[in-house]
Amino acid sequence: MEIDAAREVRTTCPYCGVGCGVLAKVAADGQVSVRGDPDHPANFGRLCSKGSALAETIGLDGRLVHPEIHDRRTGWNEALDLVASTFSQTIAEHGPDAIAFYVSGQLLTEDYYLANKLMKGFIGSANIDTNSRLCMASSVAGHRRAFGADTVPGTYEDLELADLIVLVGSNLAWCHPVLYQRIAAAREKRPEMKVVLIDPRRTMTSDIADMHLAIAPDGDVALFTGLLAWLGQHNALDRAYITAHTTGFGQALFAASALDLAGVAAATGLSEDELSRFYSLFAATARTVTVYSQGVNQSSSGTDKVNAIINCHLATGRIGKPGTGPFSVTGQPNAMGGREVGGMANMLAAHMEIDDPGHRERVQRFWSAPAIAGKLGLKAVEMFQAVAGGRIKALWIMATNPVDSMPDADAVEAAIKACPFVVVSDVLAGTDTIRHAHVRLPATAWGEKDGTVTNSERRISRQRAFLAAPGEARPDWWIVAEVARRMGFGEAFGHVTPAEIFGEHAALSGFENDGARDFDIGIYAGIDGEEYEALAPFQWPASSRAAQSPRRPEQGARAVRGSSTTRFFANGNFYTSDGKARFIPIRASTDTRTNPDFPLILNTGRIRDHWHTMTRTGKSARLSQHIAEPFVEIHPADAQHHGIGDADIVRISSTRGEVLVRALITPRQRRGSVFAPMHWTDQFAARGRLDTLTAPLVDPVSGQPALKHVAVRIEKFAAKAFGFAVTRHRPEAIAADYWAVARCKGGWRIELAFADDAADWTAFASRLFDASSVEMLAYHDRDTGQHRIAAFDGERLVGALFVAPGPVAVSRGWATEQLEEVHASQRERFRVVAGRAGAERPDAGATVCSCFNVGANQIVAEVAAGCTTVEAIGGALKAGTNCGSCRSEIRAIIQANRVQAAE
Ligand SMILES: Nc1nc2c(c(=O)[nH]1)N[C@H]1C(S)=C(S)[C@@H](COP(=O)(O)OP(=O)(O)OC[C@H]3O[C@@H](n4cnc5c(=O)[nH]c(N)nc54)[C@H](O)[C@@H]3O)O[C@H]1N2
Ligand SMILES: Nc1nc2c(c(=O)[nH]1)N[C@H]1C(S)=C(S)[C@@H](COP(=O)(O)OP(=O)(O)OC[C@H]3O[C@@H](n4cnc5c(=O)[nH]c(N)nc54)[C@H](O)[C@@H]3O)O[C@H]1N2
Ligand code: SF4
Ligand SMILES: [Mo]
Repeated sequence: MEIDAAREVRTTCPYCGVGCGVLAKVAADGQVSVRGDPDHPANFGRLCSKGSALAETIGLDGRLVHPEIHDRRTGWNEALDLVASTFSQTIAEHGPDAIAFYVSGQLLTEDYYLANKLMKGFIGSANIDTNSRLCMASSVAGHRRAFGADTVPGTYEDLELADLIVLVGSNLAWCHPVLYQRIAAAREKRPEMKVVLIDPRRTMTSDIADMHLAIAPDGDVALFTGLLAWLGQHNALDRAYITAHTTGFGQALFAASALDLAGVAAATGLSEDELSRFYSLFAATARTVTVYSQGVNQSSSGTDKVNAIINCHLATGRIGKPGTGPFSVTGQPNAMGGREVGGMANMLAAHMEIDDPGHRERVQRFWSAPAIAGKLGLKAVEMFQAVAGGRIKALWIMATNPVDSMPDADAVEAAIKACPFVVVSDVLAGTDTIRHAHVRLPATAWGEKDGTVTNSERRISRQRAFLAAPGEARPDWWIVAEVARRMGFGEAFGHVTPAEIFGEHAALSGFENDGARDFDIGIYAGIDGEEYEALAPFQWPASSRAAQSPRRPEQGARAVRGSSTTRFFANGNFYTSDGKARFIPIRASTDTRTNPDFPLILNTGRIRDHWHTMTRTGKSARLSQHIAEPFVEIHPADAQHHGIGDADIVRISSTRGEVLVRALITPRQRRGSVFAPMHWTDQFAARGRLDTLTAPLVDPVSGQPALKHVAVRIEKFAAKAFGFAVTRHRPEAIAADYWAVARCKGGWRIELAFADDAADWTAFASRLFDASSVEMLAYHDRDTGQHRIAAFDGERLVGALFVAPGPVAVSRGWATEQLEEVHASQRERFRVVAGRAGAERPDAGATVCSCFNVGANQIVAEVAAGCTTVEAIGGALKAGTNCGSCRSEIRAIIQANRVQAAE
């Protein structure tokens, strides 16, 4: 492809479902820079820390650039022929259900559409599921139960127009930072706007919350059924809306009334006073949006949580009107697009139903397909169980890393290893999953590929290429089409551009759609290449049908390409057979998973600067400084009870497996629960794969695993020695019981712990640094167990290792900087071994602001010097003035240190 150096390319961020517009530019020297697109309606120019660091994550290191068969480089022809012939043969011998695709919300819509078309219409099975099963399935199921379709009613604007935002199981500050910033900015303009946070942990999102309800794990069903009952008792219902547009209210209210306020208090771990304050606020505020995410979806009661929330919005008629609505925010950049193409095992295409014969016939006819999947396929957890059981004989994994992200991950890994034929399409050569593939297919990455994604508010935006594809990497849609052609389905997979696929997808959405289906972008049917190239972000629906469909009164006149329509359901018109929304009767149930052997509840999730299995963010030094190793948050009382001190190494065990992580003791954690992030893999830590602990327990309706509620025990790992190292090169292997590596400027930083004291630390260090022929300086104090060893290649540090019997106290910021400094004299080189920051260079502390590399200690010093606002800190240090993702952490530091000063 032609790359125009001077041009800024308008594209979309490949991380979260906010779907921010990005302007990317390649300078004459090849340097890529990005900035927020001021014209994109999701972000209006803002980017968070991950978006701002995109340019640092597109390097070619570690990329898979040639197809491989059994570890051997090969050409596309041979690889594609092998995939197609093995699939065809497997179908011939064992039937279509012996094949499965496990795909991803990080595929573009065009990739996803073709993968789904191949499986459901041509292979003739519905065994295609996606990592969205771990992410959005409960929301999808809840929407379909209540609305008759998977419809997100509202828009981002509603968050700014609301007078009350209830955040349930969502750490918006870290996971949807630009939405968080939009809310924070709106709140500043309209201080009467209230925010309630419902999360067992006091996350950074609590910074904008007027009320934080530290709910007991999975207390949400009780909380929201309790709210419905309260609304009924306090005359806070919208009777007219209920009567005109819904059914089933009576049963729902009856079921909700099973618990009285004391019962709700017991089930939620909240006081009756907290409950009535929240309930009164909700009852009194017409403009209320309830935003929810994985604390709701990833639960054995996930779908019930979703419907318990939706019930409250239906009961108050707070849906579809400005500043109102239940709002499930999507995780991945194209979680929503995947739902549109029907890329899940229990959906068809274009929001049609797999169990509706009419829909099946229609899709088959539209595709001129030889077959159509006649029954639901296997959902992710069942799919890998079927792989383990030998029923799936050929598996194709695209753009996801299940060996790290599926529950019961060791069992998933074993299943993949035992599967007779595994194909993995990925951009990296060395993920924990791809290493088990028989065939590895190199996909083009963000910046190299073209297509569309849909964000949380149903807005479809283009991703555009601005880099040439490296080596032989090819777009995912191309790979799928080539396999399909070689399986004999050439006519239906003759697409040569993503525009053609998008045009077909749009045509299907409008095909025989008389308004009975919400997803309709028929106006873009058959879009040509030029228009696709210029496509501006737009929201669906964008129907080609003329005017006033009874189902879409809000939409008004015939849509025009590029125009935006917005909300669903203000006047009812749901996608059920009678056009009415369904109240779902829900009863709270108690579910005790802990027992004396596994007395604590493990809650899992995300951190600000890492993305999933770190395949991208792990490449950025900037993003790797905020939190550089796997950790577990423990309440001080639990830590004391289990004999764990701050910065100890902790073993977390469940019935499934165990991990080793650093202890972080904090009162922000709820007693009885611990929290650990999902990000660390075998590539970055000795034993950090968190999903080796989680169970394959799923929500009975959605099949989504309960990733936030696992019974575990914790114990101190009896380390005899701790270490910290910086190295110029990444070590090949690390002989330590605990290790975690993170990229830093100039090299790598490594945390270490050992069950035994090494006999010879200098020998260990020289293996770690891969530096036998350089100058080694060492300091050993055998009495105190302190060892410091540094290796120099002339004036440059090759590596430094600091060992102590307890957690190593050396400043990480100072130590990593040594990799980039010139150590001209012996004295300077010895100073590295002394392991102390020079007096003239105080330790900056843990990185808070990744954009300007500002540490916690610097902020504390400014607070001591009189800065008392985030703005003042910004003025003094620039921290928080670029992407703003760290502003809540800065505020927390100011608060903590002001309190100290006052005491
Ligand atoms: N930085 C960053 N951002 C991301 C991602 C990332 O990897 N990194 N991933 C993206 C993706 S795919 C997704 S799905 C989203 C996820 O976005 P979020 O859902 O916001 O993130 P999580 O950290 O998984 O979980 C949110 C919160 O749920 C809480 N929680 C746990 N159990 C319960 C419960 O029983 N009830 C309630 N009310 N809360 C509970 C947890 O304490 C946690 O703070 O983030 C997206 N954005
Ligand atoms: N314990 C626990 N587990 C969880 C969660 C949790 O909260 N707790 N959250 C779950 C959720 S919500 C999600 S979404 C999943 C995410 O889990 P995964 O989907 O496994 O995570 P990623 O690291 O995003 O994996 C994406 C893979 O695709 C590759 N890739 C990137 N771009 C492309 C491309 O264009 N084409 C191809 N072919 N490959 C590409 C990357 O290199 C990487 O290997 O994790 C789930 N697992
Ligand atoms: S909020 Fe951040 S990660 Fe999400 S789309 Fe925007 S820039 Fe990307
Ligand atoms: Mo997700």
